[in-house]
Amino acid sequence: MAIERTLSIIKPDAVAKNVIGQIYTRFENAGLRIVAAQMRQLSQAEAEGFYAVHKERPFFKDLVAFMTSGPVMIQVLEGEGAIAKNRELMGATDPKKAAPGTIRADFAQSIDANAVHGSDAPETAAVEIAYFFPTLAICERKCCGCCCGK
Ligand code: RTP
Ligand code: MG
Repeated sequence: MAIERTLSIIKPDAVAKNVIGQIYTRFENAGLRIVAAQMRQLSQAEAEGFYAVHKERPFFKDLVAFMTSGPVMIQVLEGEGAIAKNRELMGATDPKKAAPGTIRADFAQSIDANAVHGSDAPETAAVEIAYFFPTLAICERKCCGCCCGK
């Protein structure tokens, strides 16, 4: 399987719960490397731009309000099949429907405050990574050979 990069966001609810480290451990245990990261509070314009694909949806206003309600941790994850692997680790959008042991099942409270974001396809991953990270902010990391052999 190809080495991919995906955009991950630990949302304000999970940052407030102080579980960044626990979520990072899940990424690392699944063979994903963090190759760029930043913590900050999104502006309304940034959150609206990031979720522009949902701007006609009834939940858009609440989604933007939630995403700007506190600091988020934004990272680029790299590894074999990183996009699907991250979505699998995250679990279903609604934590009530998320499989046991997934991030959303363990840390999310509702479909609005659902702990994490992850890109859903190669095209969206490329756009979302570029939205938050200029190329120079992404590190070249060699794996020691334990997880992907790169
Ligand atoms: P995300 O983009 O945040 O990774 O989540 P996702 O792919 O699993 O879900 P998506 O359909 O892209 O929706 C983006 C976020 O909008 C909120 N949402 N609320 N009330 C609702 O019916 C509803 N549907 C979606 C969720 O917070 C979701 O993560
Ligand atoms: Mg989505």
